[in-house]
Amino acid sequence: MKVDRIELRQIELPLLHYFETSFGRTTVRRIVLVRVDSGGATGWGEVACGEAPFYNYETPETAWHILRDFLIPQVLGKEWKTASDLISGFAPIRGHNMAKAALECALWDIEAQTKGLPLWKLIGGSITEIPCGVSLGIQEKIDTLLGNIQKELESGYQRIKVKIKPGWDVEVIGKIRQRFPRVALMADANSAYSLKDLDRLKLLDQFFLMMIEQPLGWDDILDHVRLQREISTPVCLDESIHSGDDARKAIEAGACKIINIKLGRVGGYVSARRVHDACRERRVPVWCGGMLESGIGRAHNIALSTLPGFTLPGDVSASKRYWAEDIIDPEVTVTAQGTIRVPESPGLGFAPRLDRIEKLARRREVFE
Ligand code: OSB
Ligand code: MG
Repeated sequence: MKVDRIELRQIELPLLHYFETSFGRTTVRRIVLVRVDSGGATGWGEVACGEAPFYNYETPETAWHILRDFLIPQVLGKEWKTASDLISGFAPIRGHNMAKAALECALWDIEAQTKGLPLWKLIGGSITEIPCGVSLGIQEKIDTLLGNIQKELESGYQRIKVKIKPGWDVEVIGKIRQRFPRVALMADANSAYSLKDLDRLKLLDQFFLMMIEQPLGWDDILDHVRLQREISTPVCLDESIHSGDDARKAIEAGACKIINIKLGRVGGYVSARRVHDACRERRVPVWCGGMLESGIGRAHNIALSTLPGFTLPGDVSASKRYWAEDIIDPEVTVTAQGTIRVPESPGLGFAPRLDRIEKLARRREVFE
């Protein structure tokens, strides 16, 4: 694959409803898309970062800078045997995994098309119908959240995740459990707590959550070890895990019993597979997280979710939960059983809608 041309675009995509986590509220997504052209094939990737550096330190602006000034110059004009080869050249550039992942993902899309394979098969996937959960943001009122849960369960989703923070936690989870005693339920704190909140976090044990996601510091492992010793709810790490080595260390230290894998956070498919393999060797289940992706990132998440260690329902859900109109054709849909059937066509399996992407673009730069 000779990389002839790379194009960056930043689009603005309004969410149907605001999405609130412990670190803030999102109403419009500003998403950097990476388009790579190679010998007649076109591949796409999406930078998963938020608009502000609250989940991690990346923003659309830092991603644009790192792509333009460091990553694209390494890739453009060169002949690549496989997308797997990108990661070693990226390694000297510290961090900025979401920028790296977007470019690597686009090359994987091209490689799959070139080989006439669906991307999920190329990366070694085997699950053809992936189990789906939903992630529900913090609301003004508990009743609104209860209504949202009811609706998602009626749509067939297999697992409910709710965002929590101090003051929106024990009471909320208690009310959910009262109304939905048997639902597969979990909570995501996005680093809103510290060990000072141990007593409060212990109170969650009574609700038999599947897991609590990233309760402590966004870059912490050791305090999570302390916490996991004290609570029976399994800890799942999200923000703290960036590589296979991070996963190995966290599991061996006892910081978590489950790991959420995001392509962007770990820096692409090669790294995601390393995290997956590190977990699988240690019998730790993984699931695919989401970052409010447009259809392009969503389609990559579907491919990732087919790896055999993805045994728990993930956060990959239907396009229509987030967007009035997605930027891919077909949109991502979920069956009445709460599953996504993987596409059979070569590459990503969902075609980017060029006209719509162009209309939504607010910034654009071409590299040749
Ligand atoms: O921590 O999983 C998270 C959204 C934005 C930032 C962080 C997270 C999330 C989600 C949304 O939970 C999952 C989705 O894309 O549906
Ligand atoms: Mg999370």
